[in-house]
Amino acid sequence: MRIEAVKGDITRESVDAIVNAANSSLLGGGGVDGAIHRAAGPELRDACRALGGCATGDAKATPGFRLPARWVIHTVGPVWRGGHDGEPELLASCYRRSLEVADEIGARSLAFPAISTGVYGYPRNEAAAIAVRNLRSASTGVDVVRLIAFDDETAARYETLLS
Ligand code: AR6
Repeated sequence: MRIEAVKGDITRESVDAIVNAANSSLLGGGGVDGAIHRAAGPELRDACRALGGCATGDAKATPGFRLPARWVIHTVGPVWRGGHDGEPELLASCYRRSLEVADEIGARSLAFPAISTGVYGYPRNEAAAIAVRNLRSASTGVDVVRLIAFDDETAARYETLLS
């Protein structure tokens, strides 16, 4: 699997599936979740409602509706509470479960946002390391993963980890 770091807006990614950093209701929110719902259109909220929520560390797929991506894989990252509340394991699980769901729906190209590093407060450098480590060690049919950084600091961190 090839892993690329890209700076940009995940809603514009033409991959098979983009990953959403959602909350456990799956009914939308701010940040990347809000951007994905706005770009996909109101059908996404209806599709999410039918999923009945999602546990932290788990992932579930819907169609992408008006997005360039065919699918959205919604995952729920942990809220940062200092790092001793299972946050690293839960964040790792988000990356691994998203790849498993990608395999189930036959997605071969994926784009991830920096899960939990916005309002959920996960330290960006540690989150980037968990992302790269868990993607590298996964056994999956996914060919290419794009790590989408929304800020320069995250982009630089991904570049360092991948070089
Ligand atoms: N494309 C790529 N990355 C983005 C975009 C975008 N369009 N917009 C923001 N980011 P956050 P979380 C980055 O807060 O921390 C929502 O309300 C952002 O800079 O979106 O997992 C949900 O409903 C940051 O690096 O997600 C939940 O309630 C990263 O995406 C809660 O926020 C994640 O920031 C989830 O919090």
